[in-house]
Amino acid sequence: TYGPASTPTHPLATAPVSSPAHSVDGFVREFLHELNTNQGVTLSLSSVNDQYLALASTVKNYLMARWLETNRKTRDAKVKAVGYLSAEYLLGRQLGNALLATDLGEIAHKGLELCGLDLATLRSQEVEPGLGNGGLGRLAACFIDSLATMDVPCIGYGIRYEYGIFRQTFVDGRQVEQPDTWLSLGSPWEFPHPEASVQVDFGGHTEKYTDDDGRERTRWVPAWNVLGVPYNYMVPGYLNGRVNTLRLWSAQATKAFDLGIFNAGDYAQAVRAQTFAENISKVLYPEDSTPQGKELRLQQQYFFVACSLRDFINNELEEGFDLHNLSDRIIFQLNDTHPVIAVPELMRILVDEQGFEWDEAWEVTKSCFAYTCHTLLPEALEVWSTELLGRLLPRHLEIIFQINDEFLAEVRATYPGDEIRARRMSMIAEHPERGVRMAYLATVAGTKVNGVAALHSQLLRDKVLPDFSQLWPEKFTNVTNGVTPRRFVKMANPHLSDLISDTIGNGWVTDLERLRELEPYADDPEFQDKFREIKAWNKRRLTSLLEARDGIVLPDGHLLDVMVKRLHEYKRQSLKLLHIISLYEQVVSGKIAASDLTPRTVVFGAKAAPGYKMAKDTIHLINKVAEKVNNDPVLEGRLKVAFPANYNVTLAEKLIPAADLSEQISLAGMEASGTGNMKFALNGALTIGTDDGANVEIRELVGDKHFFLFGMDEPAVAELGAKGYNPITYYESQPQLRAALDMVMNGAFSDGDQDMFGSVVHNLLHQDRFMALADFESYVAAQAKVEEKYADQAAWTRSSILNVARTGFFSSDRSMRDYIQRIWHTQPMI
Ligand code: GFP
Repeated sequence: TYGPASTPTHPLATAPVSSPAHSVDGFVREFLHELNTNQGVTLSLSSVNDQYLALASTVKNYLMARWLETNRKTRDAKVKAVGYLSAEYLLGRQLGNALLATDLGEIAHKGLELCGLDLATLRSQEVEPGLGNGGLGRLAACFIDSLATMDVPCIGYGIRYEYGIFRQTFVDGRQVEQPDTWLSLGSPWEFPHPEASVQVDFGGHTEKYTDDDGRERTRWVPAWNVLGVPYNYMVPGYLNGRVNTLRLWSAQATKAFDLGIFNAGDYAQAVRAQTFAENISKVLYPEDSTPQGKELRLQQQYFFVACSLRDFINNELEEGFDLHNLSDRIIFQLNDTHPVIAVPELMRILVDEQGFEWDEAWEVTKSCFAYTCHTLLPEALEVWSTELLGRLLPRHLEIIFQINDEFLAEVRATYPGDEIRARRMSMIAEHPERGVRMAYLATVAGTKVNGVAALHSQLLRDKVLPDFSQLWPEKFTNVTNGVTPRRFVKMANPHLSDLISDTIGNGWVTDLERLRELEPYADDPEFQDKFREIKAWNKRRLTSLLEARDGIVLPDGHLLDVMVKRLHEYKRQSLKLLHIISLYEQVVSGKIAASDLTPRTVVFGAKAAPGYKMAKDTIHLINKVAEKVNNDPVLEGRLKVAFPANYNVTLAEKLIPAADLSEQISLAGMEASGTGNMKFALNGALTIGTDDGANVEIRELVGDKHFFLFGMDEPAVAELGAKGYNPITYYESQPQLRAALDMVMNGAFSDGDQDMFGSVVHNLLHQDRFMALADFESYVAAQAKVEEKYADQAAWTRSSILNVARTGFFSSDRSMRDYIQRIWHTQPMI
């Protein structure tokens, strides 16, 4: 419960907090004040970190009045909010975004200049919070940005990992993970509220009892608990004065340490409980190849949803709110299966704590959740062993069993005698061990289930959850992903943004479909020139960054060919690599002259999950190929491979605007959507891609002439799989492919060592689950078309402009509108 105990009478107590003047003078005054009072230094003695922190405080102060006002307005209006439950938020740096949202960029720049400081230097001091692995976490960050910009009440709930996604380094070409110490210099963007901590229970057992009304009830008698401490972050809307909240939970021991044991001299034992508790929010996705790792991951999931539900019910709703009407005030969006344990948790709260009848509680619960699936890979759909779940959350397992029993009764009633179907649809899997299929639980509980691109949603209905879509066709819907144009165009590509605004006005920033108005300029030579100059400027900016950051020098005038995303076999970095090796092989074997190659620099950016050996071996091979190709004088000026370590949002913001060619080459039917593909197209890169995920929609919108399509489509993939795929036949029948693979096998990239990359080659030749060899020929042919088009710079630029003009659909604002209309039924507050 918040607020004063009695009604305040002083006029200032209810007035909105004032914010500093929106002027250069006001800014300088505020900045120096922050430097003195917050950092305890004068300008002349301040470090860059002091200056950065003071600048962050100045911007925060400006946002603060709006944040408080947003909270007040939202509480008073008692409207329905979105509770976005996500184990990941890949936020990127905050300062630039806050300056943009407040329109303080120019003022800060001038004000700092008057202080003898440089805004860009201060901005680069910020360490981005890497609280996500890839697309899924970045999507969550784009969505909360859009909701704030659209004035829709939303609370993002997640985990404040002390260590985010590891910092990637390369040692002899191999990935070596370093801890991500993003908090070591302090994070000015968070507001801890230890006084609002929430207790979360674990373990123990359940017992039956009879309550005062003579009803048979169950209670959970937990064995241990931890505290969840909320840290609030501002989520500012773009120039609209709304500031929503992202609330991330940090785990703390309920008892710091045992003084008795400490006094007896066993210091390690005295703090054991504390270490154990704090482990829960220590690291993003801890390695889960061990049983302890799996257990910790489930602890994380329960921890953050338990905190979030408790927080919403106890703190966001007014006292005495009737929880029968909970869905009038909240819709919890389950971002993948990670937060699905929230379903039995809400049931537990309603039935065990609030005394609801089971059926009433189930009605409420079903109306408060919706589920987004982000994958098609069966192994990515989480299944928690009942042994582990029962040990960690015994009451939740009982509740899941009961939900499942009632659900299966419904299935049996709908399909009498079809026991095989009932078993197929059970939330409880029996093999390889007894486990709870979290995607099934989410599907049964959710008001809606959505995929993240049209093709993905179709495959979700037809292949992943076919029985469910047959039972409840109306439950399934699609919302194609989107990306925020504020961060990924306006901020990342300032000159292109200016050109667009000068040409069609600046309404596009919040109404991205207006980019269509650029179409007539695609043929305008003057506009084309400006567009090309901007691309060249973006390339120069990238070059200076990579030189300073990684010692990588990018040659001038190259086609910049970029593949950045998580390293995963289905995304097929190995296919891109085979193309490079093949070009190299053809030159060194004299089949073609180096001068026949279109000068090209290929940039990779990718992290491999620490326990994923094949992905790490692929990184190693990419680095070794890069070393060989880059040091061979024959290829000088024609082909270069760059692999800057530690790809993250900050690097993406420089890389994407500079790219000419966007590599979106997953096996069709595997990439749920992709969002990098959207960012590249919006910044004028042309896509070479398969008919997969949102590529399908990008191609439809930009037109076949402005997209390089290759490879099998999803039905062809399914057909080949059914027929029996045998990769070696491609090796045997395609000399170019064979020569490339032989080159690796013969040790050309491993100083003659024929074993070093044996596992990668063996996997491609004998397994190749994602059919890279089957698509190789078609990929190479599409690359030839790329080169042909690139030779005609006017035609290339025209296509590039049309990519920008026709991809406004991929704004996350549009995704949010779709969620609101099809799933959430919330209202903007305007
Ligand atoms: C996952 C999927 C992508 C999808 C995003 C967001 O991202 O296809 O675009 O979620 O829905 F695989 P990654 O973690 O793979 O990047």
